Amino acid sequence: MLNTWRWFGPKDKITLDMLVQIGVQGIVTSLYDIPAGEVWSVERISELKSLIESQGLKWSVVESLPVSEAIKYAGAERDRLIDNYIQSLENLGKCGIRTVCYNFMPVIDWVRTDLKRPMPDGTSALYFDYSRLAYFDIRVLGRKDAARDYPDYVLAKLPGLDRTMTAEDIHSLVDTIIVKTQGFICGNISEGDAAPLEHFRSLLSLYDGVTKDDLRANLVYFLKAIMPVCGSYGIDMCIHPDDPPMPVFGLPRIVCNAEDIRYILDSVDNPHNGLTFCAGSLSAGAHNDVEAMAREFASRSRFVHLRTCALLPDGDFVEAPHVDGRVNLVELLRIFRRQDPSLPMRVDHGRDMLSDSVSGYNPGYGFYGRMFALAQVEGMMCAVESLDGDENVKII
Ligand code: DNO
Repeated sequence: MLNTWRWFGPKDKITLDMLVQIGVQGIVTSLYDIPAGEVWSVERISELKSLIESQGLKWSVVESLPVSEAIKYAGAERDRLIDNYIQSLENLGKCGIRTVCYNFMPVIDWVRTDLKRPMPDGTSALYFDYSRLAYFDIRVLGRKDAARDYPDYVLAKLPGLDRTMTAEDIHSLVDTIIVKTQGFICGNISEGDAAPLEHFRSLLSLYDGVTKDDLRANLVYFLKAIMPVCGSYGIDMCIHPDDPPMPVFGLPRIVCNAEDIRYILDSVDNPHNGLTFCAGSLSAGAHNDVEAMAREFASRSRFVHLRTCALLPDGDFVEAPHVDGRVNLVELLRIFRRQDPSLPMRVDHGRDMLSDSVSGYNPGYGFYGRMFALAQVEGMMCAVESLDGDENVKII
């Protein structure tokens, strides 16, 4: 598989020549400074592409070309925004970029409650603590009827948190959930936003009354509108699963399980309507059999994110080392390599290790942790390549 790396553009502290040294072949990136809804011009795309190519690398995947909220909730300006999206795709197509990852998560992309949860070996990991999420939603955000969305065992932990959470803890929880995880990926709220909670509440209100069926219909509307330009330029759109794969903050989410993915791929049954197979996001849901999903959806997967979570009691999860979570990444590599040995793959959300924690990298996107994970995955890939032809060898 094509070994790629998510790079955050010329301002990334991890430079392209560092990536060349560690054997990266393809770059996954975006025009991070262009707000969602604005057109990506040929000039801006070519400029970044040339920079990447000047280091002997290739711009393999756009992650993401963000979809504006009004397209997701079907606001009055949706058709104009879809036209802009089509124009950006056309410009990408003219520049020869053919794989575009995007998501359709309303308001908030990935959700974590801890960015640096200490691990026994001295590294740190991204962590999702369900009761702290409920605390944020019910006590801090004060969303109406939020308590109805959580099971009793989570609600039972709130009085304990009421006693222990300090003002500083609350500030850091807000910052983690809606600011630090969102800004650097072109999310709705960025560092320096004066009133993030108020902003978040007003974004949530855009989805009042929007159901799962509505969101599905809005995605299908969007996909049908963009398929012609994808067909003309050979662009594969690949939707990213919801992370974690469950509704949050009363918002519908529509890429959570096999049935959701089947629905999306079948509703617009076009090879350019594909999937980003993010094993990590899918693995955060106990309901997902990730290896079975890989087998089922390999033929429509256009990009693979390799990572895996470990599920913990009471709905918590932690991002596991790449060799040690609930998903067998060796088996996934085998499935995807058989499907298409040139499929782009990137590791994701490495642990912070060595100097990662003091280097100011984006959360989940440190250097040493990802380099380590990439080396592990490359080792798996070599084993799969050399043994896969031999049907007597069972790789586990
Ligand atoms: C987080 C990422 C997501 C992903 C987008 C794709 O680390 O996996 O932000 O890039 O959802 O659109």
